[in-house]
Amino acid sequence: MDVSIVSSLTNYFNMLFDETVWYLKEVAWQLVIAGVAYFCVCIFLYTLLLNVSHKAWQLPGPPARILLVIAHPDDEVMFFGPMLHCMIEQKNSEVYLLCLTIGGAKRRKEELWASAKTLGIPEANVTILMSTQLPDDPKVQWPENVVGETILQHVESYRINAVITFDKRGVSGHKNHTSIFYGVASLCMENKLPPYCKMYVLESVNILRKYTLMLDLPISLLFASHWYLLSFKQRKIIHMAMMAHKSQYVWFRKLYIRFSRYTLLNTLQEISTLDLELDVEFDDG
Ligand SMILES: *[C@@H]1O[C@H](CO)[C@@H](O)[C@H](O)[C@H]1NC(C)=O
Ligand SMILES: CC(=O)N[C@H]1CO[C@H](CO)[C@@H](O)[C@@H]1O
Repeated sequence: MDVSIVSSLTNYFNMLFDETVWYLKEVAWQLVIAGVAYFCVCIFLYTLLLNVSHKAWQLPGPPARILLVIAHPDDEVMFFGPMLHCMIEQKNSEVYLLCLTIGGAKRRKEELWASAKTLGIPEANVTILMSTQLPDDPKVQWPENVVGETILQHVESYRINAVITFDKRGVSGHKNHTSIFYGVASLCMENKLPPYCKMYVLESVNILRKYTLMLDLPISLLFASHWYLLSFKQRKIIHMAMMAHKSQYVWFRKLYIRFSRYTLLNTLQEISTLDLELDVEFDDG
């Protein structure tokens, strides 16, 4: 082959290679800048929000009587910590906790009391059920009506204004969590909830958003109607409450507590009968 053709081909490919590298560098650089900018916006937003009162975005109407329904001892800190801490610190709501299982071992009952105490909820406001109708098993969907009736009894006897629990994705999709949602949803749909009582659910987020702490703020605030945010200092209480669950405090939960967005930010959505009916139509269709 002619030497000059080979050399001009080599030149051409060298040039192509250089151009590509240059282009990739440029793109990478722009991504880094965008990332840093996003990070700065998040930090700025976080600092700003901590320094202004965000009561307008909290659940409406304190003073209120709040019932938080959870499936296992430790759900209250792992998922609802920021909301509980804000409510209790403001001292204008009465908070009640209903836990539907003891999560396997008897000692977890005492752990839940200790954790609630750390958060500022007295033992008398905590109810732990031990019903054989509600086994602690992720494969078993609890009977909706049993869950619903149990919750309704509490709502009526404490004249609860707001029932708070998991949404239909149950944070991690755990059947024991979603069952509570369907239990309360069935109460709503059958119009059994008294008129003074509303229902709110904790928004589940995808795994990417779950572990990004305040980097999730912009997206969360865009879509959430109610939210609670903690400072890193306030977050120590959540950490301490989790430590009260001694039998559960293993390495992956330690990591979870450090990095999960649910220990810094809670976003809640009100559930109305209309939403539920649309949802059912959607699922059936
Ligand atoms: C616990 O319940 C009592 C009423 O039984 C109420 O006065 C009190 O505010 C509740 N505690 C908290 C921390 O909400
Ligand atoms: C999160 C949680 O506590 N899950 C429990 C649900 O039920 C199974 C089976 O009993 C337990 O092993 C899990 O720990």
